[in-house]
Amino acid sequence: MSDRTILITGAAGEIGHGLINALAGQPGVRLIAMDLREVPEELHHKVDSVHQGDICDRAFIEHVISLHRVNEVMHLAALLSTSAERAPEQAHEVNVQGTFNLMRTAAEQAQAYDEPVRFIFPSTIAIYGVEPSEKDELGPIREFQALRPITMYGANKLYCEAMGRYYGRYYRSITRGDRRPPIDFRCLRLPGIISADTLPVGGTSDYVPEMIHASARGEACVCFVRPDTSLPWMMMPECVEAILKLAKAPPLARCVYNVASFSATAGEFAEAVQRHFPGAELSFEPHAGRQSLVDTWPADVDCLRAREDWGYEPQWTLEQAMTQYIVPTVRARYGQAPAPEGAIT
Ligand code: AKB
Repeated sequence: MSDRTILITGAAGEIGHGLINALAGQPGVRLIAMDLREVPEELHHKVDSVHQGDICDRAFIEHVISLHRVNEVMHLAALLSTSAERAPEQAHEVNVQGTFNLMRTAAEQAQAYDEPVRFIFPSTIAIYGVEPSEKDELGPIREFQALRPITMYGANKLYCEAMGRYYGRYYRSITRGDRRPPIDFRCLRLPGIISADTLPVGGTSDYVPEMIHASARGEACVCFVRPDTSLPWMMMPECVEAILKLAKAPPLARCVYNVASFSATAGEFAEAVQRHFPGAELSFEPHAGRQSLVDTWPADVDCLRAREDWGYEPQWTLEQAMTQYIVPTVRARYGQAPAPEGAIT
């Protein structure tokens, strides 16, 4: 691919940090960071330009995209599932109208320069709505199964996937003639993501990162779901790598992909955390509302499409993720000495 001018929305968030750190300094890459919040100072020197503003403000989006002649968008800004249930109408504005503003403006830019804009969209396992009675029968869920989200967040993301498919395949299909669609839309359905560096805000899969960070700080943690709650997971470096790999893949026949490294229950995570942080104080007090959301999310996802189409490879199992990433990184983050030789790490 020739020079890339990449707009990253939600740049101050968890995945934004990871992407900026991974892309900064790559030859031929210009990074434009955008967030409603202030983008942390430590990221400023890694990007070419920083814009603080609201994706719901169309004039702001048009200004930024045309100013930099953006040819790739990594659209991370969103209200996650728990935040969205607390403010559903606002979530719709941000998650749907904000995404529409970006996609529409990117399409206009593509048409002006006759060059499609690549649009990378992290979607979510919350677009699925699996009945508890079907979970065993369905097994690892495939991209076209159980598309019955029960949350505003899941509904928003599923609609935006459809909008992306429209702009990427069918835009103005009856009047466009043989001109290419304006958007090259590529979407990953992310599982629960765990970062050893940052804590998520407003998600429902946050119970695992909360357990890990609290235990590393020597604080007690009350998990808000039942120990038998099972979800698919991946670590932040794997998530960043998958996004970058999808973004660089040659043209693809399909545009929506499941990705995840492993499935694990909250109880299995609690045991792993207790093994690595002896003395960790973990207990379970399920919150009925939040539990009811994760109960409809799949316990496992099928990633065959991503493997076949762009070579996605899950990296770590739960234990490998603990020893190779989580434990050393959180210990360093909270200023703890590495565990003595022979100890489980
Ligand atoms: C959330 O919990 O809302 C997110 C997600 C699974 O998309 N982490």
